Amino acid sequence: MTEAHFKGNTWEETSFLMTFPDQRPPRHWVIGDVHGCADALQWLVARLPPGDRLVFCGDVINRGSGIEAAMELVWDLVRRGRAVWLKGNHERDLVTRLDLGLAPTSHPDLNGNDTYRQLGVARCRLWRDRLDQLPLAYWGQGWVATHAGFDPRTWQPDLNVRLAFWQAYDNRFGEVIVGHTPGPGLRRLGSIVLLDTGACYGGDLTAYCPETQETRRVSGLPATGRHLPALVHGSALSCVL
Ligand SMILES: [Mn+2]
Repeated sequence: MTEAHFKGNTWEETSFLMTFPDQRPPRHWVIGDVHGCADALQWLVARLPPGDRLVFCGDVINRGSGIEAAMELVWDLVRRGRAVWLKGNHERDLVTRLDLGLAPTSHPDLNGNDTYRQLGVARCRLWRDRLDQLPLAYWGQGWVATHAGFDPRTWQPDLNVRLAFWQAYDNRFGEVIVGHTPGPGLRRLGSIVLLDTGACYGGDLTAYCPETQETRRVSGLPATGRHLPALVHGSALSCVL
């Protein structure tokens, strides 16, 4: 009886769970538009459980002052198997411009210009294939993350759509978590979650866990300067559970 007892899988599993009561399957944290806010991204990742998976909702590049650092940080998480980086319209447009061989000075519009300016064309080109191959959506259990939404005519991911998707979405994919449209906080439109809280405009960088509906966020901009005084003073960090 003793031998059978020790060989039983059930006993072993029960014993394991009793020894480590905190064991649970990894959860996901979908992270809104980083837009070059590398410092905020570092702080946000530090606040998330180390075993959980991260899904970046696109638009990691452009706008902020730490574009290359943000790209390196996210790519490192991708390489280590912890994160998925979804394609945003900014990543798509940068690849398009690189392929067309357009000089940054010939394109005064902001979209793509910041990354050109900070990295230079040669370093931008090193990222070309990585950015081109980024996936358009991440499918979870009962939820999906994508940059902007789905084209209501085809229900394929669309990297620029807004109102047309918000109005037409019929819950066919469950909860849809998107970035792309900045706002003062996380917003819900039916089963659509709008996650971009404008980190690069002085708002927050937000992470949302679809399994628990928990939210964590940090200020997008350091309180002073480029260094990170927030950890010392705690003033620039906020956490919403
Ligand atoms: Mn966008």
